[in-house]
Amino acid sequence: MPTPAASRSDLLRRLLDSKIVMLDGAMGTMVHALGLDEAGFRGGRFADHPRDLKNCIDVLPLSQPDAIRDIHAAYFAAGSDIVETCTFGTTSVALADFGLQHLTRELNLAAAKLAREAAAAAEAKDPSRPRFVAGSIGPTNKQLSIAGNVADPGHRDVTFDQMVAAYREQIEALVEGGVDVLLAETAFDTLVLKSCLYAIEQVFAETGIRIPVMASFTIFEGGRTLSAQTVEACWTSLEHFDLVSVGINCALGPEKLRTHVADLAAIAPIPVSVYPNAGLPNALGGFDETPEMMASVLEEFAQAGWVNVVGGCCGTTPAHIKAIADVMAKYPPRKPAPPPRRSRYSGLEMYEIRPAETSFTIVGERTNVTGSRAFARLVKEDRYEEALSVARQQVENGANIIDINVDEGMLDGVAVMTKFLTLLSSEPEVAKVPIMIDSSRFEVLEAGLKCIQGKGIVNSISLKEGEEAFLRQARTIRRYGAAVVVMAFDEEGQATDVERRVAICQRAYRLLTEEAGFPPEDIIFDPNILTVATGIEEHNAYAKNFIEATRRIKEAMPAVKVSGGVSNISFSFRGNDPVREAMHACFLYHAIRAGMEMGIVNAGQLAVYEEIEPGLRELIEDVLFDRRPDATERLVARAETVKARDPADVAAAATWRNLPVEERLAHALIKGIADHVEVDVEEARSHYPTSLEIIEGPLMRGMQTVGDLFGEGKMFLPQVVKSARVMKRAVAHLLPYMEAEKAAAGTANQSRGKVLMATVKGDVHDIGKNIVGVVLGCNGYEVIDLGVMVPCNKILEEAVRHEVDAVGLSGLITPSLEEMVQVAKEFEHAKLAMPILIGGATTSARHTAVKIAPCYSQDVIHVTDASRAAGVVEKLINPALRPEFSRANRQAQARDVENFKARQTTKLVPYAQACDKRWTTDWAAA
Ligand code: THG
Repeated sequence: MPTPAASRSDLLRRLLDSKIVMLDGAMGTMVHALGLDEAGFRGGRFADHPRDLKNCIDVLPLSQPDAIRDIHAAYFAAGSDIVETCTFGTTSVALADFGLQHLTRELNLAAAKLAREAAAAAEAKDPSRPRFVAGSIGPTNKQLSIAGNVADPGHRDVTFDQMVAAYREQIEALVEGGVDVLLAETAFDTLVLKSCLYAIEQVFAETGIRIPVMASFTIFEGGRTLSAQTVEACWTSLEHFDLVSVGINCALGPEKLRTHVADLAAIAPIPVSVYPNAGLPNALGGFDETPEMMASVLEEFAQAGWVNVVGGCCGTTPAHIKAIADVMAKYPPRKPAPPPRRSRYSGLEMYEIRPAETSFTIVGERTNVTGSRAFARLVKEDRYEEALSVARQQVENGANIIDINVDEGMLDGVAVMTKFLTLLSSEPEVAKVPIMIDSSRFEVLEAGLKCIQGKGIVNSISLKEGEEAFLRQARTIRRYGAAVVVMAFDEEGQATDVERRVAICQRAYRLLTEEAGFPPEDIIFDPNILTVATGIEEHNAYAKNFIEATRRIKEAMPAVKVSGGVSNISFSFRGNDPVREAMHACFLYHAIRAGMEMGIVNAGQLAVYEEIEPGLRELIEDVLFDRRPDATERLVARAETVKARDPADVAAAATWRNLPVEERLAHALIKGIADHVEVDVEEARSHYPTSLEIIEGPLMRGMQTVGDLFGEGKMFLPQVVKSARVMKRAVAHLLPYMEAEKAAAGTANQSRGKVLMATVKGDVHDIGKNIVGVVLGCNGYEVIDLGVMVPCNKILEEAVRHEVDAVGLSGLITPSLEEMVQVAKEFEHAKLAMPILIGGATTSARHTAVKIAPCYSQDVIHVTDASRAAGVVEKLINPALRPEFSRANRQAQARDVENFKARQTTKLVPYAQACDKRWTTDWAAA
C-alpha cells in the first residue's frame, strides 16, 4: 500500500526542511550509454511503428521498461531523494513528431509506474529514507511568447488553450500513475510554463487531489529565458502558484549560473532548486564537467545558502549525483525568507512598487481606443505597426506599465486584444514593462491574460453584478497569475461619497483575500476619479472625496495599491490641454500624498506642480477641494484666457531667454528644454576659465535643483529624464573643448590610472556616471565605461582583463543597492584587489558602510559627489596617500556601522528610508 498523497506531501516538505534534497541526473545521457539502435528503441511493441523511433526517449517506458527502471534504481543508489519519470516529452504536441500522440496517457502511466517501482525497491532497501517520484513535464517543442515564424511576428503555432489541453492529458495520467510531485521543467517560455501551471490547477480543482508542484526554468547567455525574461521577472510571473520549489536547470553549467541562482534565491520566498548541465556542450555535443568539478561549484552555492534542491541535467550521471550528494550532506538547506509584502509585476523585466512616500507608478493611457483618437484610428485601419509605436512612445516617455484598451463597438475585442498583445510581445522595448489589460468585457480580459508571459494587471472587475460573478472572475484572474484593479462599484452603481467608496473596497477586499486567494499586494483599488468642474453641483466634491477615500483605504488596508484614471478629472476642459495638465498635476500632487501609488496618465504630458502659475494653481485647488461655491466659474473664466497656452507660460517663455546665462541653464534643466542648451553653454564658456568648471558649477547646480524637486515629489521621473537629456547635451557640447584643454595642459596622453565604471544590472541610469567619467577623464585618468545594466560577471571579467586601478559602481534605483552588495561579494569571491567606488542617487555612506563594505576586504568608498570622484581616485592610486585615506574611510565606516546598530535596536528602518533618499545631482542620472 503506498502512503496516501497527503502524507507523502508532508513527508517531502519535512525533507525539504531538514536537508538539501537530491534530485537525479540526466535520463538522456544514461539512455545514450545503452547504445540502443532503431530496433532497440522500438522494442517488441513498436516493431512495426510507421515512423523512426531512434532517439525517442519518451517511448522507452513501454519499449524498454527494464532499462528505464534500472536507470532510476542507479540514481537512487547514488543518493537521489527524488527521481524523475521518463516523460519529459510525453505530451501529445511533442509526441506528434513520432506519431505517438495517441499513446500520451499510456506512456505517462507506464513511466510513473516504473519510477514508483524503483522508489519502492529503494525504500525497501533502506526504510529510513523516503524516496520520491517526480512527474517530469517538459516545455514541449512549441512556444507562445515567441513567433514560430520570423517573418510573421503575430503568428503562433499553438494557442494557450491548446497547450492547457495537451498538458492536462499528461498531468492527469501522471497523477493517476501515482507520482508524488509534478515537476514542470526546463521552461524557456514563461507563458508555456504558465499554461502548464494553469492546467495543473484545473486538474487539482476537478479531481480534489493536490500534490506538490516544482517549477524550473532555463536561461541562456545573458541570464534571460529564451523568451527574454530576467530571472526576477520570471519568478514574478510564477509567484501566484503555490509551488513547493522554483529553480533553474539545464542551461549553462553550474559556474555560469552563479549570479542567476543568487538572484533567484534573493527574491523567491520558497525553496530553490538548481540542476545544471555538466558544463557547456563541447564541440561534439557532449558535456565535460567531471563529478568533482560540478560538486565543487555546487558546494559554493550550498555554502552561500542559495539552494534547497540540487541535481544534474544534461551530461550528468549517477557518479555526478553521488559526488554532489556527498558534498550537499555537509550543508544545511537554504532558509527561504518570508515573502516581502511588495506589489510586483513583470514584463520582460520585473517592476516593483517601492514604499516611498513620493514614488509614483505611471501607467501609460494612450494605448486606449476610447482615450486616444489617434490610437483608435490606427487599430481600426489595421495599422498595428504604428499602433505599437504608441505603446513604445508611452514607455519612452516614462510609463512603468501600459494600459491597453480596445473596447469599441465596431471592434472584435477578443481578436484585437489577442493580436495586439501577440505583436507586442515581439517588441522588447515595450514588452519589458508589465501590461494592464483594460476592458469592461471579461472575455476580452481573459483573452489578454492568455497572451502575456509576465505578471500583468487586469483592469477591472467590480461588484456591480454581485458577489458570485465577482468571485468567479477573481478566481479566474488568479489562476492566470495577474493582479487586479477593482472599481468602487456595487449592485447599486458607482460610489461617489467617501463612505461608499471605502465600504465597497472593504467588501471587495474581504472577498478577494478570504475567498479568492488574493494576497493584498495584488489588489489595486480604484475609488473612481470622476470629472469635476462640470457645473453640476453634486460633482463638486468628487476630487476631494477620491482623495479622502484613498487616505482611508490605505489606512484600513495598507498593503493594497490605489490607482485611477487621472485624465478623467479634467474632461470639462477638453481641448484646453494647458489647464487639463495643470489640473492633473495638482490632483496627483495631493492624491499621492494621500496614498495613491499609481495612475493611468498620458506619460508624455505631466506638468510640474511647482511650475504651475500660483494663481492658476489656487483656482484649480479651489475646485479640487470644493473650497468655494464659485470655484468652477472662476476656473472656467481663467481657462478662457489660457485657451491655447497659459499666459504666464507665454510671458515666462518670452522672458527666460533674457536671464543671466547661469539661470538660463538652470531653467532649461528644470523644464527639460534642450533647444538653446548649446548656445547657452557656449556663452558660459566665455565666463569660465575651463569647461570642467561649467559642469561642476552651473550645470551641477541646476541638476541639484531638479534632484531636490524630485525628492519633494514635485517632479516625476519622466521629467527628470528630460532634464538629464538636457544635461547630456550640455556635457556632449563641452567634451571636445575639454579634450583640447587637456591637450593644451600637456596631460592628454598620460594616464594616471585606469578606472572601470558601470551602472549595475537592473538599472539603466547613466547620466551621473557619464559626468563622473568626464570628470575623471579631464583629470587624466583612463576611463573604461561598460555602460548600463551591466551584469556582475561582466564587471568582474572586464576589471580583471583591463587590470584597472579602481571600479566605480553606479545606480539610481533602490534595487541597485542590493546588486552592488552582490558585486562586492563576487569581487571577494574572486579575490580581487582593486577598490570599489559606490555612487548614485539611492546610495549612501551609511548603506555602503553597513551593507557593501563588509562583503569585500578591499576599500569600498562611497562618493557623494561627482566633483569628488577625481580626488578620491587620486588618493586611492597614489601610494603616499592611500594608507591614510583607507584608514580614515574604514574608521568612518566602522562608526556608521555602530550608529546603525544603535538605531536598529530602537527602531527598524527599511533601507530605502534609512538611506538618504534625496536625489544627489552628482551621480544623478537618467
Ligand atoms: N479607471 C480605470 N481604468 C480606466 C479609467 C479609470 N481606463 C480608461 C480611463 N479611465 C483612463 N484612460 C484615459 C485615457 C485617455 C483619456 C482619459 C482617460 C483622455 N483622452 C482624451 C480625451 O478624451 O479628451 C483624448 C485625447 C486624444 O484623442 O488624443 O482624456 O478611471 N481603472
